[in-house]
Amino acid sequence: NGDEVDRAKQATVESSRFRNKKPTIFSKIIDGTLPADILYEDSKCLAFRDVNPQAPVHFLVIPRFLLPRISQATSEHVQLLGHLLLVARNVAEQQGLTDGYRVVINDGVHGSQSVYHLHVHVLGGRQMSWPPG
Ligand code: DGP
Repeated sequence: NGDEVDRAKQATVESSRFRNKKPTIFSKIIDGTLPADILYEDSKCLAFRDVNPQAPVHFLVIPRFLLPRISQATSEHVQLLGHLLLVARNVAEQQGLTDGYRVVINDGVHGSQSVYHLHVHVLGGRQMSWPPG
C-alpha cells in the first residue's frame, strides 16, 4: 500500500545519507536491546518472527553482519548468503511448513524495502498468490 511505499522511500533516503552502513532496528535485536521472538540463532545469523506478520508463519533471517541490501552483496558474501537460505529452509521445516512456503528478499524502493539490514522473509501456512503486489 501507499504507506509502505512512502516508508520504503524515506528509508532509502536515510540509508544513502549514512553511506549505507547505518545500524537499523535489527542491530538492536542482534545486540539484545530490543526483544524479538527468536526462533534460531548461531554465530552468523538469527531468525525471528516478523512483528507485522503477513501469513500465519512469517519470520525473518538476518545476518549479524550489517549488509544493508542484497544489491550490495559481492562474491565475498557468497557463504553468508548460502547460509541464510539454508537457515531459512531449516527454520521453515521446524515451523512445520510441509506444504511449502515463500522466500522473499525486498531490495530498495521498487522492492519496498523498509529496513536496510538484509533480511530474508519466509512466509507460510497459507496459499500464496502470484504475482506478488
Ligand atoms: P522489508 O519491507 O523487507 O524491509 O521488511 C521489513 C520487515 O521487518 C517488516 O515485515 C516488518 C519487520 N520489522 C520491522 N521492525 C521490526 C521489529 O522491530 N521487530 C520485528 N520482529 N520485525 C520488525
